[in-house]
Amino acid sequence: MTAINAADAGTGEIPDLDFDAIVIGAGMSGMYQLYRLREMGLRVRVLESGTQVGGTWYWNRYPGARFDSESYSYGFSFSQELLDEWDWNEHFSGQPEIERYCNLVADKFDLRRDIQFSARVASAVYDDDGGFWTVSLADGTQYRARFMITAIGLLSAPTMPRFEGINDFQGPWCHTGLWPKEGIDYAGKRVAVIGTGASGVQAIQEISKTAGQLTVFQRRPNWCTPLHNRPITKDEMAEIRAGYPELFQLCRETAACFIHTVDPRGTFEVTEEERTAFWEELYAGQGFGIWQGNFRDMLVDREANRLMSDFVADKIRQRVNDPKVADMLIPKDHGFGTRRVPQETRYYEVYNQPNVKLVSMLEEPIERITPTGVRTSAQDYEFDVIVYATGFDAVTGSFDRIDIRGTGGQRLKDKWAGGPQTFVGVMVDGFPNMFMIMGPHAALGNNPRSIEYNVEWVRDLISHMTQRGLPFTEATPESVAEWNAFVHQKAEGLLSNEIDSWMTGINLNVEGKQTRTVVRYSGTAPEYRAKCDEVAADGYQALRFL
Ligand code: N01
Repeated sequence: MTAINAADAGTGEIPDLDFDAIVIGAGMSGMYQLYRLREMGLRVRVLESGTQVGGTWYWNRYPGARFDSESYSYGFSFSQELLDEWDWNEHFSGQPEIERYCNLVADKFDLRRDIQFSARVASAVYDDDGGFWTVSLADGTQYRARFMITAIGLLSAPTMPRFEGINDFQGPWCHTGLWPKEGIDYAGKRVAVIGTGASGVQAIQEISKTAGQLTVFQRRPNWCTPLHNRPITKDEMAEIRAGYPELFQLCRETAACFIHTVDPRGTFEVTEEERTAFWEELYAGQGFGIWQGNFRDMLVDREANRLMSDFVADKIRQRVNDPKVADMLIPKDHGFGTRRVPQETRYYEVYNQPNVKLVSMLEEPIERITPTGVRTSAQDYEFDVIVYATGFDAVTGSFDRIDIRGTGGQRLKDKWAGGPQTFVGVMVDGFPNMFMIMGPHAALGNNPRSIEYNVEWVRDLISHMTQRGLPFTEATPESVAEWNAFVHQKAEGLLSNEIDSWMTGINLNVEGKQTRTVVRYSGTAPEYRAKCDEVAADGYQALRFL
């Protein structure tokens, strides 16, 4: 197959373009999209703001960052050679190992030659007359391409709290998602961690090991459950490798592509003893089993969810010595699993250490950051280091940070002001030849599984276009409206949709993100893929080809 260029497109008026496709981001999505498009003979340029590949796993190098999905379920599945070559060292590998993996992928498939690093995309504007995208970098460089593919991640726009005085602090400080490569020396120091989501929990566990004094500022606690990580022995790895086909098949069948399968039983269909025994087993088990492999009604039935929450609350009480601290760590505003469950390794025991103090921002809000620390409504705290584990402008935030304009100059940010609207999470009406990998309303969960699917779906669509000489495609308003209705319908009845979290589009640190919306597709991944497969099998009739 040859590259698409202006001449092939047959429009005559289109000037020579720099590339057939520009991909924004060199994380797992961007790397795989590059691999697949290059395989088709397309001229591709990947624009990456970091200095290396890895995306999430490049930026989130904070202490303790590691997988919450089983390592072997998270790697790429498309290359047998890669599967044969790479050994995972831990059931839930840490960031350094994951970054090494991403670099191996880049080297093995010679991806770097088409990736431009330190290239921050500022805008992407569709040219109505020419039918191409002009992608501009922060340094003013511009490239024109027929296709523009975003591979910019769901959780890649870090957000800082709106505290006064953040820049006044004299010591080192940073957001977990922007941790410096050279690291921050916190051993023996007085450290503050603000935020107790999945990042905060991982960072707190690690920093508490060597910090002189660690003070955790918690607003709302989360329900955290044990990860039960351990090294993978050589024999285990051999077994895992031999079982890869079955493992990836299992991931294709489960609701969110994890290796954990929802238990078909209802919470009240078993006796109390059976229920408790099952939950004990899940609590002693690995990873997300307790969230993804629980009773089928745990996330929709209020009473079932309350019982499960009580079970985990008891565990917290058993693990934390001081009953007042234990109580502070038990969520009161949401039930188990209705926000993303942080996975922990001796997280609760950290609060038994003499060098660790928990401050509730609900009782004692932060008033400002001072040159020497943090001022709350109750007192001034002195610190040497401040860590902001304050999360991300999730799902649409990374799009909002780029000035993306479609036909007639319409801004994507404006179009999505009331919540994102997409077709299968990949396309938006009015934005021709723009494709999103892991865009809003696409299936998520164990993301690499969904990434591979999305990338291949986009590859097949572009291939369909090149084979038929179709230069442009976009989603129709009708198909977007239909998908949106489907996504909203799938969200009905889920307890998580009654809770403020990034999964419901809330980020109090970001203007305009204070109202709950459905930003997440919450149907199952198999159902998602069936819908997308149907679109392709139907000759993409849901789309408009221009
Ligand atoms: O972010 P979060 P995260 N004042 O939004 C607090 C993925 N992930 O980076 O809950 C005071 O969950 C905020 O408090 P509250 C995973 O999908 C994956 O931890 O809003 N506090 C909360 O405690 C995860 O869900 C992995 O009351 C403020 C924290 O900061 C997602 O990333 C590892 C505040 C933010 O928690 C995001 O996790 C890590 C303020 N102004 C993350 N603003 C793995 O798979 C925010 N907070 C391994």
